[in-house]
Amino acid sequence: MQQILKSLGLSHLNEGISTGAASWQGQGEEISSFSPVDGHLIGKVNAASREDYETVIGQAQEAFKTWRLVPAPKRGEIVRQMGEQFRQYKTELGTLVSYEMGKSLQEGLGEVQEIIDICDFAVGLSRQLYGLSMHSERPSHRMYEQWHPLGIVGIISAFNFPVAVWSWNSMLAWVCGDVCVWKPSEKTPLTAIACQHIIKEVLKTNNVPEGVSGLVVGGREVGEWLSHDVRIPLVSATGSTRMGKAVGQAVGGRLGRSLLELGGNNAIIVSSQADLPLAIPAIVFGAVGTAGQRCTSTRRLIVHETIYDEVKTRLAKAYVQLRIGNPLDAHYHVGPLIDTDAVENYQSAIRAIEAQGGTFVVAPAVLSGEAFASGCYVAPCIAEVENDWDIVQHETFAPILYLIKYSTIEEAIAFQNGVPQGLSSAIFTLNLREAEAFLSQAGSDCGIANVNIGTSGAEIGGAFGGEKETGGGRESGSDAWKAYMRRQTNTINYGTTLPLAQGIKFEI
Ligand code: UN1
Repeated sequence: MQQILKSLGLSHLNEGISTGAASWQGQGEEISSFSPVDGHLIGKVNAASREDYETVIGQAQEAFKTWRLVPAPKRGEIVRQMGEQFRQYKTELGTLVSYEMGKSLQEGLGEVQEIIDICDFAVGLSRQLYGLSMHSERPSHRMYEQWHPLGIVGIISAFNFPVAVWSWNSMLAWVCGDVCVWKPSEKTPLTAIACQHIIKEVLKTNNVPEGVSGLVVGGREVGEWLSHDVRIPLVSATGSTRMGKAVGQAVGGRLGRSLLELGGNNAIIVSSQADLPLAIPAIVFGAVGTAGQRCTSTRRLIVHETIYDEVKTRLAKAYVQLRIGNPLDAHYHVGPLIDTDAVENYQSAIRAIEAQGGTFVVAPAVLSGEAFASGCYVAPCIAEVENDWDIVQHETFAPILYLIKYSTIEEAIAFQNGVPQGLSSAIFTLNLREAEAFLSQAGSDCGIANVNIGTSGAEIGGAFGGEKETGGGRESGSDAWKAYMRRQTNTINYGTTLPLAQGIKFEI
């Protein structure tokens, strides 16, 4: 790990890394990053003080003045070079993601691949960013719209995707001509600093000011500075619904824009006509992948009554085979939760399930012993519940899967929609009518609705986000870029008279 930290420029944390946007040395309180894998201290950094914050915002404002004038395809070329850097550092960064956050190495590498993919997407986008043109109702007039950069984009990201979600925002924002100020989760500051180091060389080679990519490490207070700051026209925040409501209110209060990607409570409907050999691995990956800490994790399984017992048995068999342990070792399927607070949340959810009268098909456990010395390892579990129970309505960031029985497809869809969140959803069925009912306007109310694949693991090419308490934002692919730009409608008169719209006569 020392070698990896060194190659990512992280071997001398706290030893005079120069102040500046692409490197990091804050003056605020000390934050220690412990690995949930083995409980070891990986490194310490200082959070941003208010003074550091002002410096970073000042640098971002300065950088914007020149960055917005760089032609978009040239900005795309710089993002392309960043993608090359991430290709080069994929193993190192993926390993650090796995070690600092606790997800399996495969998923850590997958996360860096998401960065590479969004870089490629953004490069193509840099030659698009299309505006429409319209026909004017007036003679010798031309009307069209164009998209301009917004300015500073504040990015607040969560521990569970410590680098990919930043890249969805920053790579798009950069080709759009914006500059970014990133507040990573205080639980995963080192992966964020590593990303800054990885792109620093590209900025330097291309004479791009470091202020294009600002970093402010810190906790809730730093997030509040960003949310209330009128110099930041867009704040993109990923995390809990509670955090998103605070950000949304603060940014809305100053009529800024927010892009919110918040909690999910994702369900898979398993129809009587499901292809079970396809469904079972998708359910298990969705529920236990990233130890149930994705916003897209499968939390509820809505199963048709005629196959309910069979699904239960198959899942119980699959769960017995799950190996829990060091996520850096490919032998294990499930790593630790992020920290002992998360373990506490898992335990309190278990108590709530029991108190409501839920029964466990696969029992929960907090694991102990030398291999689990960090105190962050828990056993994925499955509980039989009712959809309307309080605890089921709530997102618990842990590998707890709820089993719910249904009898008609309408009832299944009502269960699926019957939670406050609306991120991801899926149905397993080979019946066309059921699949289309699920996808119809009276079907799933989520931002993502899949057929015969699970709820997690979305590709970057689609717009990512969800409805209701998930916050309504869309990031990543499709036309999500529009959130990072301001639209301007232009009408040009190339005639010799001044006709007014709506035929209004005004003569002087
Ligand atoms: C998140 O959990 O915040 O769709 C993002 C997925 C990943 C992204 C998850 N591509 O599961």
